[in-house]
Amino acid sequence: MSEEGRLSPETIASLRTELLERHPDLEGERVRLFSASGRINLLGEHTDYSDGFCLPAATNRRVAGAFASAPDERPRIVVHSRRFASDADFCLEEIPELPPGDWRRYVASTAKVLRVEAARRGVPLAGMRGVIDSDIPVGSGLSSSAALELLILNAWSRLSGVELSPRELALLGQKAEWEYGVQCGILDQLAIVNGRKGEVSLVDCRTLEATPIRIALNGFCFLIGFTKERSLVASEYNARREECRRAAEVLRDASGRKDIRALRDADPELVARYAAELEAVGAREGMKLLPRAEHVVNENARVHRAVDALQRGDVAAFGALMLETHRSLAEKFEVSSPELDAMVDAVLAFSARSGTPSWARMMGGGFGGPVLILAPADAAETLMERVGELYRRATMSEGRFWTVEIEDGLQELG
Ligand code: GAF
Repeated sequence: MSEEGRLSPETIASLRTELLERHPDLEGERVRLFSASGRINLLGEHTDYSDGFCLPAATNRRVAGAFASAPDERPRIVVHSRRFASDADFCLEEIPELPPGDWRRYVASTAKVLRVEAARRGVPLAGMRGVIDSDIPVGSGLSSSAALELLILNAWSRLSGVELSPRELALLGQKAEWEYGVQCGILDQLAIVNGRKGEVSLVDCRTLEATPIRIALNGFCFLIGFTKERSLVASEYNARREECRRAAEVLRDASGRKDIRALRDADPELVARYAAELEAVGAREGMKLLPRAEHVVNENARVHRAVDALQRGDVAAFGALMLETHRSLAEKFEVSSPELDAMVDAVLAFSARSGTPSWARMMGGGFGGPVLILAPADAAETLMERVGELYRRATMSEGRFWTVEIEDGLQELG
């Protein structure tokens, strides 16, 4: 198991020391430690922006920071990232425009949305100093960007006395991501703010309600098989979002059902009934509306079947749903990649050869990044080794693996 680069309690405590070394004028007792987790999603992929359902959890991979307010005349934010060995440093009145790909753009986007929210409430934002570190692999699809945005939002709002509910935090986190340039759904942010140790959340992305589900894994555990770094290919992601929006519109017009606001309101029968209309409009407008709609309506139904299976402790039934989801994301939604498919195939080959029940699916936005693997905890080490070999042979590249534990998504550590 790869434990390299993990945030130990000592590393987290040293953030406080470093903050005071960098800013000797700060008073030690004002320093507070916060963290925000990377997330996994058990099932319900590419459903959030169609008002659908998903099943996320927060993990023990996280971004942590030591923060203190500073009595600036003109509020200034200075956050040092150990990982990138650089500072986000700007005045609240003059938030800079930074290029995509620069981690400081996330801090700037977050500052913009919090500035608007604080002004709306008539609460002045304090200046803030921080030092952060992370063990969420960048580009891994565990949503390191959402975690960074929520860490800054949570710390800064608390230090300034802006009271935000978990739901408000999630919505501001999503706005920050939009400000950054990705029209993401709300999955990642709700996963983090609702994340509780040992629980997954059944999230309704229309009402934003999250129902905690205690899952019985009966000796199984989740692992991540990491293929290669991806950037959420913003143009492809935004195109899928548009196809889903358009598919819902076509279903509403064709069926005359005014209540269809998003694909959430459709079901497999309705999509099958209006398949010809979806195909025709799609062909005319250069989009693939039928397979996209099929994925979303089936995936929403799978989430509810997954909750049943997990509550019954039927790991094999849940594993079979993971495989269905992978096929649907690869064939109907077309967001997989040769590496993601190779990793899933390697897990299945390992399972067949060794007789170890294991399942896998791509997770997150797609086009690279992580595969979620479910396997017996006592076979995890062997799986990582053997699947690693099979993956190397298939792709001529190295996969990376780690086990994940389900933890609280937002924490104040001291
Ligand atoms: C990315 C997005 F940020 C989420 O909102 C979600 O759409 C996910 O892809 C796919 O389920 O992580």
